[in-house]
Parts: sequence; structure tokens; C-alpha cells
Amino acid sequence: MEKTISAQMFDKAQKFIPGGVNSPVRACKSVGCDPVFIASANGSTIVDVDGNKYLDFVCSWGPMIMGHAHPQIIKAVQDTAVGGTSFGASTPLEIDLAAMVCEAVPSIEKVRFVNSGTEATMSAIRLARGYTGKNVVVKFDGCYHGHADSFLVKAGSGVITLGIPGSPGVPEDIVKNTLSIPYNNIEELEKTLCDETLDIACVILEPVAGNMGCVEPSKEFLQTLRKLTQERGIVLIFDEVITGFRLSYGGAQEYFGINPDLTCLGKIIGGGLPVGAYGGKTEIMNQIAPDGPVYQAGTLSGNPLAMAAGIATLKLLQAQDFYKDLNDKSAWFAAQLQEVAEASGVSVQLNRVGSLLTPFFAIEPVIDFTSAMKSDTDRYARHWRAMLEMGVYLAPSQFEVAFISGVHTEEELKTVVQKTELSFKKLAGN
Ligand code: HOZ
Repeated sequence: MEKTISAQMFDKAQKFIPGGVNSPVRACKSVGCDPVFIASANGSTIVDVDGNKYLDFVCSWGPMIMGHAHPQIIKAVQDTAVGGTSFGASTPLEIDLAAMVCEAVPSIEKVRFVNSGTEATMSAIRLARGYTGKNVVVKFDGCYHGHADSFLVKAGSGVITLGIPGSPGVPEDIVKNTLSIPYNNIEELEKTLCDETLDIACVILEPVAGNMGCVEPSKEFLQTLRKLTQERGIVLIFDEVITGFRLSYGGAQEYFGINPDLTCLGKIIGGGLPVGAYGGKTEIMNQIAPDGPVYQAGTLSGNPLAMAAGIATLKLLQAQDFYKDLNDKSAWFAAQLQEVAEASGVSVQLNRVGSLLTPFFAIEPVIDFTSAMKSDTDRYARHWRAMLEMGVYLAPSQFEVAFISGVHTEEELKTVVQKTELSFKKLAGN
């Protein structure tokens, strides 16, 4: 049989790019498939190089909340590009986006733009360490904060997907200052944060975990976390790279009504172009160079194309009832999927918060890394392949989320429910 164009491209890519991909999860290894190569996308649909169309639930891992190639976002990028694409100097657009972010996100008074979520989290912990004069970073098992050295301890996303325990190349001396404790576990949290022998600078978490699949924190867990960090002068960092402008216009902190000291952003604020940001209280942010001694810089930081795409996206998200409609639609979709799972007899835990969704092929509720790891990844892989075959592109790993966008229509979601039913029936049969 002749190879598909995607297969030919994957062969070629592997000659020049490690694993044929520029980010491990997209190699689709854990779902037992080779990747499809994308030629173009529009709205809720992506098209591969062989001309196959898929309803897309990866949405570039979050940024495409208004769908692909939204005309207003594309126009903003085109209009900006004709005036030059990068200057390594300040532009008016970065002030506009910074003002929008500060107005939207409850705890952000000042914000610094960088180029990726990894850069944002890496810079935020440096700032927290510089501000407190302490060294230890507390994170949670299964949370993923990008690939900076300090975070590659019991991390989620590709690290779980590929079953990598940590990473060679990360010196012991660095990770000895990272403590990873279980998500949603108040007892462990209290024990760690109240330990006077630990030199804790900050606690960082995904306020809804999205990189071990979707896991919601209990309200009590978040409240205890805020209370203890406040009492002990520990900087609380919310990594809202996924949840920012996703759960609500003000992100997870607005959704849960809990304000961190620092917030990391990415994805949606770049409208599909490479962006990250970290922001928070003025007193802490003023420690960053050139105002303060904590160094951080970047040639492409505040890049005009990314700023233009971000501004256009945020303007669209200000539409009346946007988040209510998106979250209601997602709740309806999740309920339908749950019904289909129950009717088919396949054990699925449907975790959803806002428009983030993961069907865990697990028997018991998934509340943390340990319970997520009990999922039947082989079943997820079979489900993923069946859905791809039927024209639905899901995250190629059990330990990621499906992103629902403002442009997925009810009709489209209904067809996905029907296709899911077919896939689950097949799974139940063997
Ligand atoms: N780390 C991303 C998922 N949580 C994957 C990024 C990509 O492969 O594009």
C-alpha cells in the first residue's frame, strides 16, 4: 500500500528533527500512531496534508479559543506585519495588551511579556526566589510548568505520556530545591508548608491541572494553599498558561475567587502566536530588571505580531456571555459523553472544568496524579485512533485535555457524541 503523504513527511522529518517532531506529545507515540501533518485549519476544523478533515479538540493546546484563522485575528497580524515584524524595541501594542491583561486578571497589577509558557514559569520562580531570598520551589505531582530544569520533577504532559521519571541533563543540585507533593492533598500541603526547616520561596500550581488530564482542585485545597502561603510569606504562583482567559475572562483566579501573588500566562494571550507572560503585585514585579535586580530579558519579548494577535483575541472574548455560553455548551457536551459511557458499560471518568475536558479510562474518580495514572492508556489509545478514523482529532495522550472552542457548534458536538458512542461500543466489545 502506498504511504500517505503524512507518513512520507514523518519519514523525512525524522531525518532532520529529533523524533520527527518539535514537541514530544505530538509524535502520537502513546496512542500508537504516527502523526498527521497539518496543512491548514479554519474554525473548528483542521486539514491534513492528505486532505483529511478533522474536527479539532487540540486547538493548538488552547490558544485557538476563537477557532483557527479567525478573520479578525488574521487581519490584525497581517496589518501589523506590513509595518515590520520585530524591532527589539518598545511598541505601542505591548502597552495595549499589558493594560488589557492587568484589567482582566484580578491579581495582576504589572505584567512582563516573554515568548512561551516555559519562559514565564521559569522567570516567575526566579522572581519569587529573588523577592523572598529563599530557594525551594514547591510544585504538585502531575502538574507541568514547561521544561525548565526546576520543574522536571514528577511532571505532567509529555513527561508522563512518555513515562520519563525526570530528565537526564537536569543536575541534582538544581532539583534538590524542588519539592513535589500530591495535588488536592491538604494534609501533605500543611505538612510541607508548615515545615520550618524548609527554605520555601514559592508554591506553583496549575489552578486546574491540565497536564495530567483535567483535574479540578477542591475549593478547600485552594483556600488552604492561599491561607498558608499568605501567613508564611511564601509567594503563591498560579500557572494559568492553560486556564488564563479560558475558564473566564479573568482566568481560574476569577473563576474560583482566589488571588495568587504571581500569575503565569501564555497560549490565549498570544492568539496562536508564541507568547508568555508573568505578572502580579507591583511590589514583587518591581524587583525585575531594569527596576530591580532580578534579571530577565528577550529579543522577541512583546513581539508586535504576537501582541496584535493577543489584543484581537481578547477583544473577541469580551463579547457578552461568551464564557457562559462556552462553559454551558461544554457542560452539555460532557454530560452527553458521560451518558454514552454509562450506556456502553465502559468505565470512564469524565473530568471537566469550564471548556477543559478529559475522559479518563479509569474506574475510580481521578483527583490527582496517582489516580490519573490508574487510567487504561491502551483503551485511550484505541479510542483516539477510532475517533481519528471518524474525523475527530483529540489530544494524542490520556494525560492531556480536550479544548472546546467558541466556534464548535452544537451540531458538531452532537456528531462527536454519536462517534464516541460507536467507539465506546467497540471498546466494550473487547
Ligand atoms: N506541552 C503541550 C501539552 N500540554 C504539548 C505542546 C505541543 O506538542 O505542541
